[in-house]
Amino acid sequence: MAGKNKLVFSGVQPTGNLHLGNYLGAMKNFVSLQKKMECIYCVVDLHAITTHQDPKILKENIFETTAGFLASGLNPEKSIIFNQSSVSGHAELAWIMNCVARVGWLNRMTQFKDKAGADKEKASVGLYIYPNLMAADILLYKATHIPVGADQKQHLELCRDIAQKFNNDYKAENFFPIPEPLIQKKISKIMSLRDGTKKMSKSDESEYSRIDLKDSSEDITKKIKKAKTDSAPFPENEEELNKRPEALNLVNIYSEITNSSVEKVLNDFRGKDFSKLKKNLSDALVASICPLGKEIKKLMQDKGFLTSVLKKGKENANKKAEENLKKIREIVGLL
Ligand code: AQP
Repeated sequence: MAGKNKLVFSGVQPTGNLHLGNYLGAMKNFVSLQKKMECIYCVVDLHAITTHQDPKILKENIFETTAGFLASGLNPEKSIIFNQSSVSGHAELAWIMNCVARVGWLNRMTQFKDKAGADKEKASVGLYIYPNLMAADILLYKATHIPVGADQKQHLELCRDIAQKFNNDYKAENFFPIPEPLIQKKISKIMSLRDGTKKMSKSDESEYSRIDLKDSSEDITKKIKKAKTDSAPFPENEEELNKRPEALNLVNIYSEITNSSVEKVLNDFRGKDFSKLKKNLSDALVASICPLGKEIKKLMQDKGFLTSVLKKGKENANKKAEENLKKIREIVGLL
């Protein structure tokens, strides 16, 4: 890998309803990385508009995602925190990457297929080339380590291919480092509470499909109580658990939130009713998620502070981006 310096980059879309999947799959990891490496965390608003966003709500969501970062423990004195559209280099490099990436590569992206649904002709072009913008986000800073949920693995692989192709095509050996995904090993994907085969998602129509970081203790208890399970008794072992997606999801979440192994959870609840796990899970979620939600709501009362965090982040991010862009323009042959 080119360059010895480790640099973390990741982003979250300001599409509202930050949820448990975003937190456990990505943001919790952001915070632990902040202690070890230089980190850049971005509110990816240009990604958000690949599907239509109400402009007023989008602005609020940019602040709220920033508040979510801070409430989770990101420190603007340690990490660069900013919103993507404030650094124009993201859009500029995305165009260059549009010219490096191949149509065939994008055609294989499953997220586009999932999000565009049955009528692909009506999806925005932005949604189709979303992975190229994501590659530009990462490569603009020559980031080396990318903490994401398992759902983003395919996009990261594409980013690695784009970096490699740019380096080869322009005979710029090792110019872009080939970024490494950092995917949580224990629980890489939190599933919907209504369907254990679908990921928990901000845009899922059913509020009961996810735990939002701003949920009250009553909301959390109600959602976990209603969470889909099957009618079989508590699973005996991991082999049985792995065949039951909804049970697996709840056990996984409980194990992650209480910092215990799946084996221990199975031992603790074996022979008990599923409602016992649900009760303990609600309590554990209320204890860990409600303080985050309260902090987000408190930070949202101080937009001046959130604006100052984003402004400082923008200045620092822009400086790094411009240094790299200067070299990129030179390599590509742009004046
Ligand atoms: N269910 C999940 N489990 C684990 N990780 C997840 N992430 C999202 N959902 C889960 C991770 O959170 C980070 C930010 O994601 P994002 O908001 O930028 O985009 P997304 O993956 O498209 O998330 P959503 O919730 O599904 O948003 P919408 O509905 O707006 O598209 C990423 O690292 C992601 O892996």
